[in-house]
Parts: sequence; C-alpha cells; structure tokens
Amino acid sequence: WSPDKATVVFVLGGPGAGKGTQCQKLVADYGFKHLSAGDLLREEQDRPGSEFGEMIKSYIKEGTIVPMEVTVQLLENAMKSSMDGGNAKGLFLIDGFPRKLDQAHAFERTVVPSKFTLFFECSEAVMEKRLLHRGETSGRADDNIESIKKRFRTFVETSMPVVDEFEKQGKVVKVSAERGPDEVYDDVKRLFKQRGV
Ligand code: UP5
Ligand code: MG
Repeated sequence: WSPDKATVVFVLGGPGAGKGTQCQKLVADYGFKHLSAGDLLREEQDRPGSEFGEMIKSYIKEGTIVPMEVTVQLLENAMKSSMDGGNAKGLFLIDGFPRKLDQAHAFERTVVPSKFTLFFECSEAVMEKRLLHRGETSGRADDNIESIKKRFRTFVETSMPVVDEFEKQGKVVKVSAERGPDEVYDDVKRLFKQRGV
C-alpha cells in the first residue's frame, strides 16, 4: 500500500455541523471512501478485547480528544484496507479529524498531506438543536446537553487552531452549514469543482 498515492480531504466543523451527512452525499456522487474518526473510535471502543475501549469511552463522554496515536493508527489501517481492497484511486474523506494540532502534524508527516479541508460553519445554537434532536434516538453517549457543551468547548479551544493553521496555508474551503442538507450540498459541489475535484 502506498499512502502517498492517496488523495485526502479533511472534513471539519463543530459537533453536529453536518459532517457525516454531507460526506454520505459526496460518497454517492464522487466515489470517495468516507472514514469518520469518531465512528472508527466507537467501533474500536466496542471491539471485544480492545485494550483502548474504556479509555475511548471516557474521552468521548467528556468530549475530549483521544490520544492521537490511537486515532492515527485506526485511520491508517482503514486507509490501507480500503486501498488494498480496490479503492485504487485512494480518494478519502476523513471526517472529524484532525481536531488537534498534534494529530494534524503527525498525519500529514507520517501518512500523507491533505489536499484541502472542507470546513462547515454553523452556530452553536443550531448545532445544539440538531444534536439534542438526534440524541432522542441515536444512542450516542455524547448526545446529551452536558457532553454537548464540553464538545463545543473542545472544538473552540483545541480544534479551531487546526482550521486556522490550514487556513494560513490556503487549504480551507468554507461552507455555511445552517441551511438544509441539500442547499449545503449544492455549495459543497460547486466549491469542489472550483478546487478541481
Ligand atoms: N443534520 C445534518 N445536517 C443538517 C442540516 N443541514 N440541516 C438540518 N439538520 C441537519 O448531523 C447531526 C444531526 O444533524 C443529524 O441528526 C443530522 O440528520 C442533522 P451529522 O451529519 O451527524 O453531523 P456531524 O458534524 O457528523 O456531527 P457529529 O456529532 O458526528 O460530530 P462530532 O464532531 O461531535 O462527532 P465525532 O463522531 O466526529 O467525534 C465524537 C468524539 O470522538 C469527539 O468528541 C472526541 O471525543 C472523539 N474523537 C477523538 O478523540 N479524536 C478524533 O480525531 C475524532 C473524534
Ligand atoms: Mg459525524
């Protein structure tokens, strides 16, 4: 497997901004492989025999960032098996990552530099409403008001510096994520075209 052949687009935005929703649409239209760091961590948490299960559980509930070694390894494994398994072009949407500077630097140094970051802008009021609504049925341990507030705080303090750094490199594509999913997606498609995707 050759990670340097992969094309990686990072997908960032606050909790509930709609990263997963928009990634699903992009998968259907562009043939990207969607890798959500949060989903990979939740799978690892539930994997029988995982040495990281309890640790992941407490980080997710507290809305803090799991030590990067775990997440980078999960992403690298998933990219490898996707490319070995037929994703020859190696087109990846990496959703909800990197959300701390150390992860960003480690991934771009040891795996592959990103092409750009798709960033969804959304107010906390809108995100909170979406997450509380989803929490009625999602079963996610962090879709409750206490965890949501902690996730917002981590996003502002720890994850926004990553977006700011990529922005200085001219590698951020910003989309307003407050309208309905289809309106947001129209903007995403237009901006991808501008970026030559
Ligand atoms: N919805 C979506 N778009 C909508 C729209 N345009 N209009 C109206 N409603 C819309 O959407 C959320 C909800 O809103 C859904 O009900 C949807 O239908 C509706 P979704 O697409 O799921 O939003 P998303 O941005 O993906 O929200 P998510 O809750 O997944 O974001 P988080 O970033 O909080 O969650 P993630 O799974 O990425 O991370 C969870 C935790 O894992 C983190 O808090 C952290 O503890 C840990 N983590 C790490 O430690 N390290 C990592 O690198 C990554 C995660
Ligand atoms: Mg998500």
